[in-house]
Amino acid sequence: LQVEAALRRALELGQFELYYQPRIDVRTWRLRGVEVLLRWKHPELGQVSPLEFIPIAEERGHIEAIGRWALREACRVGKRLSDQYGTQLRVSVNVSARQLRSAELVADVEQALRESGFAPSALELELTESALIDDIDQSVDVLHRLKRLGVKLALDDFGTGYSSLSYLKRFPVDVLKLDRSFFLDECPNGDEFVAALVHMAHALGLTVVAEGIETEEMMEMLRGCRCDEAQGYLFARPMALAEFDKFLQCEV
Ligand code: G
Ligand code: G
Ligand code: MN
Ligand code: NA
Repeated sequence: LQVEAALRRALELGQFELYYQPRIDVRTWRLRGVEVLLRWKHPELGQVSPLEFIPIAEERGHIEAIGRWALREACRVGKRLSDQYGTQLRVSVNVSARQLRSAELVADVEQALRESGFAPSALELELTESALIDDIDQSVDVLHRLKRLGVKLALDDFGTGYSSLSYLKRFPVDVLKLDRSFFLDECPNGDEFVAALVHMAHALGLTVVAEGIETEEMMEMLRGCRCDEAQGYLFARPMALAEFDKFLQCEV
């Protein structure tokens, strides 16, 4: 309850911040992109996890405004970084189920691109399967409208939901993000499974990103499976912008 009341004012009080987690090329270990992750810093509640406040923001109808802020901020920063470092970094932003259902999403993305001057093809939107299968026909329609803006689309958390492979054919996505549960030791025949998924995704023209990569052994496995990119604590935790700037200075 305290969280709900505080959340209503968080945006106007400037309590949100974006954190940045690098995405790395599996073969060359070079930086390919970055996922932006929302952080809420409240003076009394401390740092509140998105796992906690995003469901509330969705339920209370605050997610559209928060999501719009995140998109604008991500594009503004993306433009600054690409100008400053001369890199073609992919900037990936999470979009929630309710945002996908909102009539304003496409216009919000278009405005964020226009006002920042950030290249549309460098912006990626991450959508979860559970959000997409809520209303498949509407999702397909929105995805096509987003694609027309020139942005990239990623299917996030793949492997946590129903993960019907047939959706991959219907949704016009560019990137498949394999959930970190695939790379835990408890996952039997994990390597073969990942290799088969990567093979199929490549046949469909998708780029595959592995999430939650924490060890060199996992990286070796991904190389064997021909996975394209990886993200995880092995390379870097999500970090504040000042820290990501330092990371970029070393990297490029
Ligand atoms: O960064 P962290 O592991 O705490 O993120 C937890 C969850 O919150 C992840 O599932 C992530 O997708 C989600 N999340 C992080 N930032 C955003 C955001 O800007 N918008 C939405 N909708 N979800 C986000
Ligand atoms: O659901 P989504 O994939 O958007 O969420 C990404 C979440 O995964 C973020 O909260 C981020 O902090 C977390 N994360 C990123 N890398 C790792 C990792 O290597 N290990 C673990 N356990 N979590 C990670
Ligand atoms: Mn994500
Ligand atoms: Na994910």
